[in-house]
Amino acid sequence: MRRAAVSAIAVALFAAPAFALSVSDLDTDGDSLVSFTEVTVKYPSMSEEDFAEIDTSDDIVLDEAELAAALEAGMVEEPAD
Ligand SMILES: [Ca+2]
Ligand SMILES: [Ca+2]
Repeated sequence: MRRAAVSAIAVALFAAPAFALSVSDLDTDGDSLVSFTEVTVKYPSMSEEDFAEIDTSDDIVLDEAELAAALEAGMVEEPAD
């Protein structure tokens, strides 16, 4: 039963398998948010304007929802590695 419950949670967490980019892929300082500097580690071509467009909450960092929306909108690609 316990294993089934964990599996159900895993399915819920990864319900959008087409978009495999999460904050933890980009977050290098462990604050669970992605700054412009952190984004440019994997996306060196991203401009501050692009970042601002993705950052819909205007808090100068990207959260999981903003990253997912950006991927869905095709504004960022999944990391090549
Ligand atoms: Ca961070
Ligand atoms: Ca934000």
